[in-house]
Amino acid sequence: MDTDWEQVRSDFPVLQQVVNEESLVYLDNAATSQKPMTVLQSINQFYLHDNANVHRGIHTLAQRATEQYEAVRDQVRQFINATTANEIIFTKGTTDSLNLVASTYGQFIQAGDEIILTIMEHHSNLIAWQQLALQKHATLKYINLTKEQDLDLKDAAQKITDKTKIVAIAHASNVLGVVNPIKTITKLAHQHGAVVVCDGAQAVAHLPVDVQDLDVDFYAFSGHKMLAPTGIGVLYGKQALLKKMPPYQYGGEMISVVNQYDSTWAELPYKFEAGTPNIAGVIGLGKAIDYLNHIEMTNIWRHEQELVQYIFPKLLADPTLTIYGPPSVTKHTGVIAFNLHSLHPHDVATALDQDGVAVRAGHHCAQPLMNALDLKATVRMSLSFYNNWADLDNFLAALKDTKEFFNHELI
Ligand code: C6P
Repeated sequence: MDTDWEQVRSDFPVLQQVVNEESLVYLDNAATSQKPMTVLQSINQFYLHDNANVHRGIHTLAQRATEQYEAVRDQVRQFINATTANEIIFTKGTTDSLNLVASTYGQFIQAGDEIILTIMEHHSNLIAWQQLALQKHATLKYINLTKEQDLDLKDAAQKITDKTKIVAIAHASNVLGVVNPIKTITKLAHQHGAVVVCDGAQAVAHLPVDVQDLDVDFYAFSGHKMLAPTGIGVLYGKQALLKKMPPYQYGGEMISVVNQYDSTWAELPYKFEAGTPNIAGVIGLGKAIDYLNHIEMTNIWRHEQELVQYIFPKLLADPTLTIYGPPSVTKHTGVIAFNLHSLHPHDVATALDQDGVAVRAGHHCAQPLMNALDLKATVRMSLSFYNNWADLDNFLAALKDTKEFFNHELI
């Protein structure tokens, strides 16, 4: 497909602004993505014309709201190729989705069982399992990195055993920029009877995701990282597993019958959607999926890879920078974490911001990974398909300015 990427960029109003007297260069897409006009309009449209609660009313507005809400569930199903819309649970985001699985599927964990994580997990896919392991007297083990800072598959093969009940792994790292070999891990986990919980937060807006092909048991992601609003996310779960799991929260719409002293639960997916959901968020998510589908995910991945191929070798060749993650351009997503000489990452990010460049600095909610790399923090630039070559050149120029500003003999 021949995409007009400048036209695409013009669909994102927030990008058309000046920050600190420079054109905004938004390279903090791993933290959250910007939103195209169609998503913003859909939210307005909902509140201006259709606002009503879902699944409750029989009046026209309630029916319109319910139809739109349920249509998005099926859109999500298609987007990730789930078998049925019953496997799509709307949540607040990746964190909420992962906590849902840990709190409910986690009830099947017993003392002595093993839960396997990778050392690169975001806190969302780490603390929930750590706390479950503590409560259940289960054992937590981490798959380490290779010397190249990629996932160590030999270590994975040693650590995933018949004692393993859960393998929780990021599809793509929010620091190292690697895409993990989920199919390989899933095959290994299933050979040992374990389920795989995949954190798709950093993957779903960047590459095509097919949950049946990956054969993951659960897949979690956030709307706000894929052009939709904050406060909406998705948990995909295989139907057979979701059916046997207890509810996550109790309240309206997740019930079948409520008696004074006991209750029964609604069918999937409603068993996991207690209370009034984020209806406008779901509608925005639907428009975001329309937008991504229109460009096509394979095309998005290809374009982002072209941007990476332009910037990554330049950063790698700069002796003043330390780059984290595998030093191979073909192994990198648009997430590139680095440090500039011995400067504090917050200082670097502040200096870049003076040139209108938005990046993130810190531990990126991955403290165990930082410890494993013997680091406190890094700077991180992260791309989206709406970034252009000028953004990358402006980023390089801002990096040069930063070195001059700190006068560190870095140039
Ligand atoms: N990472 C980042 O700047 P929420 O906050 O629930 O939408 O997503 C949590 C999450 C889970 N897994 C991964 C791999 C993530 O990257 C994130 C969010 C952002 O890296 C904010 S900390």
